[in-house]
Amino acid sequence: MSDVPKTHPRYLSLTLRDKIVAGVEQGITSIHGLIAHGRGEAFDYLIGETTQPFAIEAIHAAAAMLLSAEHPVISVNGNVAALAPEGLIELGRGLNAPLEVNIFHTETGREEKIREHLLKHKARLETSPAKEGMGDPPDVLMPTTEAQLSYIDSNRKFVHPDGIFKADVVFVPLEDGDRCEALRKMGKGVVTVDLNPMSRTAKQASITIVDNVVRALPLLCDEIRNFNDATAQETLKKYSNAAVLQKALQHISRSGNGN
Ligand code: PTJ
Repeated sequence: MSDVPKTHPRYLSLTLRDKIVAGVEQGITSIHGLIAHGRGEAFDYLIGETTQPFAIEAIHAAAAMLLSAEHPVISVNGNVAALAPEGLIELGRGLNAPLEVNIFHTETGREEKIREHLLKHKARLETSPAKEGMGDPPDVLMPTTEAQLSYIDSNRKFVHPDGIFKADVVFVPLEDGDRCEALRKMGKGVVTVDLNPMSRTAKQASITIVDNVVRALPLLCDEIRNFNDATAQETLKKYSNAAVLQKALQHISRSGNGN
């Protein structure tokens, strides 16, 4: 880690850079992940580097959708694994849902390293004994050639038969648009976290949380913990992703005027 003092005005942002750089050095994060992170930083700056009301609205709907799912799955790529492994595991515990490693940039051994990294953060091997109820550490599933997504040609199409392939709702933070579109075409609900409200993923997902994944994940876990199930269907009926994205864009367009 670099020696940025805690008093530095951009300490938090620089700490996240350190985490992404460490992810690349450990072979977890793709070198392309640095570029994706930089793009995210730029949008975070415009958003104000805090969770905004449009993100809170999406987090509430995301909790409703994930809790209503029969088989929710949490997809993990190299950026999220480096930035927020604890948050992913906490989400898996809260939903009783597996994590599944799924990466875009094919690099030998990276999927294994991501799995080991998650396991180090107390996730369990998929071969571990069956869990008893909610609250146990989630399983970590790996991509296979047995099950493949339709409508997609990249490495992301290789999935686990008991994971993303079978899922009715998939949580896919920091996604590239192709798989989001494929998952939607296959009839699955998609919850994403993406700082860019104009990205193809943001537009195609069922629910887009326009926020930094490091802020959004703990808030989503809290929301899930405290959610009143009786209101889930009503929440989902009222939710409009297009309207939430519009609010994010309006917020960004005002940010140059000192909001
Ligand atoms: O590990 P891999 O091979 O699966 O690769 C992961 C990346 C993220 C490199 C890959 O999915 C990719 O290239 O993604 P894109 O197409 O660059 O899209 C990433 C999106 O995430 C962009 O819209 C960024 O603005 C956004 N983003 C970046 N960092 C964050 C973020 N959104 C939320 N929180 C962040 N910290």
